[in-house]
Amino acid sequence: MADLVRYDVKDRVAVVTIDNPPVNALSPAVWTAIDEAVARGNADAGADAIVLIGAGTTFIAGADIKVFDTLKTAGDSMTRSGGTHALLRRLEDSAKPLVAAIHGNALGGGMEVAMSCHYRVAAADAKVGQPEVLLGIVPGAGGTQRLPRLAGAELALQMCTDGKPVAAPKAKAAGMIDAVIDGDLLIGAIAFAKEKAARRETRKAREIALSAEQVQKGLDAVAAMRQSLAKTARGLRAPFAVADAIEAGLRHGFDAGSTREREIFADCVVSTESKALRHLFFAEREVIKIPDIPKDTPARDITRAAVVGAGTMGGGIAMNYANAGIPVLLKEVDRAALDRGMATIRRNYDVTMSKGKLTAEQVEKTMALITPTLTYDGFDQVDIVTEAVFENIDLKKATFAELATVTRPDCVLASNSSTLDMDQFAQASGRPSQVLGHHYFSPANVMKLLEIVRGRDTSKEVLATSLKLGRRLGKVGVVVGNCFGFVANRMLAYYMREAYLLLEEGASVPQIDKVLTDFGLPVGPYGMQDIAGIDVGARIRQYLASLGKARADGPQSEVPDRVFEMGRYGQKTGAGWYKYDAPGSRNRTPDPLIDQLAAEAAARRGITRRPISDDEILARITTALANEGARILEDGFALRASDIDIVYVYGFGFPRHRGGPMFYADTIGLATVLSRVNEYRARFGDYWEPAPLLERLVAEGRGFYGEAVARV
Ligand code: T1G
Repeated sequence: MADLVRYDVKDRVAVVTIDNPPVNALSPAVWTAIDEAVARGNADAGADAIVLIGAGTTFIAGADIKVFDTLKTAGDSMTRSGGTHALLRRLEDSAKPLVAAIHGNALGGGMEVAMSCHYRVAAADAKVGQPEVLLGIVPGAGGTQRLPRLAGAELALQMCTDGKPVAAPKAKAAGMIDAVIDGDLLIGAIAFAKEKAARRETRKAREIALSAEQVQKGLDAVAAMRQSLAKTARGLRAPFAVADAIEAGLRHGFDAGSTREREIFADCVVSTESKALRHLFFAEREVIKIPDIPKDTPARDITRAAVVGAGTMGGGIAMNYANAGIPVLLKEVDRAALDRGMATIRRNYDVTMSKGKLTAEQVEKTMALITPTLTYDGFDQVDIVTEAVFENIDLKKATFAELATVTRPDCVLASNSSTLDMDQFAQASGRPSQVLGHHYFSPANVMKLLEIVRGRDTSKEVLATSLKLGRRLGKVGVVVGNCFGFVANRMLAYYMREAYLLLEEGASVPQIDKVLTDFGLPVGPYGMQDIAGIDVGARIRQYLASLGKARADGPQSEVPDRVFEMGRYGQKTGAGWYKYDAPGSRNRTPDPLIDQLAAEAAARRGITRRPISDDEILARITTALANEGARILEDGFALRASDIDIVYVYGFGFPRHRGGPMFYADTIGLATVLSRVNEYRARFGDYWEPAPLLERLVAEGRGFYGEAVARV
């Protein structure tokens, strides 16, 4: 009964307090301590009932996710879950009324513990949920069996397949919670428990009988859920596994259903999908930890902002500020450009409103926070300016020099450049400590990634302020180094190089895109370019060419520039790598002209075109990403491999169930990745040079994350 769980008696009610900060996760020791404390309460003559409550800010946020890495085989998991299920039965068989008092979150195993209590009371702002599917698993402690009995199979299916928490009032209405407590939760819970004790009332969720009609309704819901998952959960296992477990309970009853749940959980927890999603769970929490920026580094609150440039990106950035309730000035050089920018913003909000996500009143309130302007008036009042002008180094340097004259000395000056050297902007501003990159991803008001580019002299306060601002804007901020293209676009250049060369060598645009969408990306390289605009990439190539550089080592395909020179910029011009019904339309068809351009380019490079397999396409593209990622790590432009995974998952929609390009490389095995690099070097040229870090890790039998997966 270590101090993970405390036992007290208040007014003849035993109070069992779980105290395992920060989120009272159920480590093996906590499970045991709860079991012992409830047994003690039942044996305690001085107690008529028992209340379970969490210390700190929350009830129990679930099983300790770290423990899952110790489960090497499905067998290990079956052994462990057998104990857990028996433990929860013991709670449920408590002779005295057992009440869970929920504040903060009761998630996963936390909700399963609560459902094994006889009654649940909650604070009004508490939430309950089964988010296990977000970790590639199913509820493994009876959740797929008790929740359908308490809340009905339909809601249980919804909660266990989307993983979203439900607020206490709704949970009460659905039968998951017995009372919402206003005022002090513990006092309310004790009073509730005493009432049940006085009436000698207990209730076991596992004994709630389901009528034949309820079972049939549940089975219909399972069938309907499978159909919708076929569209929404392509490539995933866990959401379907949830439906299997719930179905088993509906068809065969609680006990058989529980056994089936344990088997399904055991399979899922050792799957690559779950390992990838657990990796991302912790990776998302690691990105905010910057070694030389301690947690207590002062981070300023941003109360007023400004954006320079009302183009696609500038407008989206201004929307982020307004959506967070921060008044923002949006500056342009001329009326026409400003009106165009504001019209795009209005259109975006109208689309959101038409989807019922915002009311007309909310749209007006938010739009009112965006002040269009043609001057720098008011810029001396803002805490941050984000520059989003054309991707041209001289224009941006001039803008920074100007901004330094119209803003307060402590104003943060951020650039939305996607590739250019922050230190040059810093120098142009004359106050380098205030300058850094805030690189948003298109559409900026939608994509969650914010690359925070650290300049040579960027101050710790400005970085801490940026991380805090990122969270406030609902973004995932990742601190990266100041190299060309930073992390996202530097690796993207290698991704696109292979996509272009594969096209020249014989693959087709739709084939390449399909390989990546089958892999799990929302869109392939060519579809992505047609959305973002082929001209954006072309102008960066032109700028680099003017510096005698290229975006990626190796042969530069001529095809993208030829497409650009034809004025085919993608969806916005009605043609790009695909043909579209009309400018702005998303309906696309493959265009034989592209194959002709590829054949001509191949002929000019003396290449004999050949059929290319889907496997080769995927292997070359993911290998190029991993190899360049390794270079970025050893160059110190990313703090951790997991930061790179977060950049790709949130910046480009790299499939979460693959864990990101670095984690994926580990699942393939770095020895395999290295042997591919060497094979391509031999076949295509020295530009396929293995990153020294990759060679070193393979030599040491390691992966980017711990032990190597022994594959060659
Ligand atoms: N296990 C281990 N560590 C956890 C954890 C967990 N379940 N939840 C949070 N942490 C750590 C986290 O890594 C961070 O650490 C710190 O706590 C604060 O978290 C049997 C099988 C509860 C909504 O999926 O969603 O139960 O970085 O930064 O923003 O069927 O944490 O400080 O070192 O996220 O206030 C199911 C996971 C598990 C919920 C709080 N449960 N947690 O958010 O804090 S599987 C979950 C969350 C399971 C059963 C199955 C959130 C939160 P560090 P934080 P927050």
